[in-house]
Amino acid sequence: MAASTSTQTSNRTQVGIVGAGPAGLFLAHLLRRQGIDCVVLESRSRAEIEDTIRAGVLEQWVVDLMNQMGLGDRMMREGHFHSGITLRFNGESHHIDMAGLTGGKRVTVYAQHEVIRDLVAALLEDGGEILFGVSDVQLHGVESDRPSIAFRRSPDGPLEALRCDWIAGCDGFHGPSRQAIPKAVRNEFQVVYPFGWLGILTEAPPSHPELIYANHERGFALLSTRSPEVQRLYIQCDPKDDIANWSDDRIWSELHARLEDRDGWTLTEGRIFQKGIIAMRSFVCEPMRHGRLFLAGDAAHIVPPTGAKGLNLAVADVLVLSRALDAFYKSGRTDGLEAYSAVCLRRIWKAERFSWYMTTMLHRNPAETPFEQRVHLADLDYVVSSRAAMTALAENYVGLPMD
Ligand code: RFL
Ligand code: PHB
Repeated sequence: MAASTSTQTSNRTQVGIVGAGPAGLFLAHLLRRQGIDCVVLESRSRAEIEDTIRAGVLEQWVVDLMNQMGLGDRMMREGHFHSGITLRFNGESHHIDMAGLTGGKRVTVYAQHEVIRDLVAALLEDGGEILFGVSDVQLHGVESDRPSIAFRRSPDGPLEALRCDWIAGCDGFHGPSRQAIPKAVRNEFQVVYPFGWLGILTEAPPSHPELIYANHERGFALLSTRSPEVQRLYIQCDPKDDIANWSDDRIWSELHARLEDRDGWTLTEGRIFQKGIIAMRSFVCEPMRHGRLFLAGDAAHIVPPTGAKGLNLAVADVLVLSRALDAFYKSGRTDGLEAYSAVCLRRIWKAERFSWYMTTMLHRNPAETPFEQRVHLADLDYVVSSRAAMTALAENYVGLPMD
């Protein structure tokens, strides 16, 4: 495909990475450690990507990887390490001892934007190249052996071309990379849930030592944390609801009703300084490779946040990709690149299954029959009373083995 306007400047790298989210930034770090040249193109500013509030939970192997890569110092100082989570339903709380059930793997709460800050700072310090605020990003020639990415450094700057051997599409669900795979080749699978999450950040001390996932007749609620001073909480809501309908009083009253149980524990309130509503979907695009383009992270798949898997899956994809590219550049081998999509999809579908299972089990779906709702409560009861079921939940939550 030819560029729509003439390209005035040309740059070259081995791997062109579109998107500086967790997928793009981890990939850049992994490739640079292997001596592979790459450039990251990001449409937002550095401040924007460093301030976007998203995920919170890291799988144990991601924590280990960050430490092995020398990127984990602040996470180890400021992150929260929990041995388990609490499931709350029918007015009762049940502790799931994740560490005890998985040979010591813990639940790490360290916000995604903190990971982004650490990765951006280390990459730039190390001489890595991230172009922030680029526009008009278009992928060209992905079916040829000379792909390129067209972009502008500033909205009225010239159209430039980044020529590369390979393109990594790490530009999230709404980015252009997935659209560069012809529709006839793409197989897309999707579930859109009839509920969303209203998330808040509040200035308050922690109310509880670990995360609480609650299934309540008024709907799901989740208590998480960010720091000794800031807490993150979510409540199930209508995904089309207007945040203006949610006064702080209404939010606190729903959180109290849904999170508090019969044992007298109470939630500590604070000033709410951020609130928003997100819709929820499950989505997978197969295959994740087309010619010289590889999709990674949310560009290829979405999970509802209930299983805390999205960021972790993005890192898993790019670890597989970096190993395949390493084998290609070190010994000309292409088997890893050919297997990329299939290898990633095996893990992705297990995470899709787990996230869908946690979501359907913990939320109240107005479209479900009373029979189905009873089955979800029975499922919760089974999970907290069977060591086998509890272990299955725990090993998925802390992260299935990478190899
Ligand atoms: P991202 O993070 O969306 O990054 C994509 C980047 O690409 C840029 N981009 C472009 N750049 C250049 N040109 C273009 N045309 C571009 N279009 C887009 C974007 O600006 C952006 O910077 O995708 P990535 O790297 O694949 O990472 C995925 C994760 O961000 C996502 O899966 C998680 O946030 C999901 N998630 C959670 N994941 C977890 O592992 N644990 C959790 O606890 C967890 N909780 C959550 C979550 C997501 C949430 N929201 C808001 C959807 C909780 C929430 C509320
Ligand atoms: C969060 O802290 O933002 C968080 C925690 C657990 C989840 C999702 C989000 O399942």
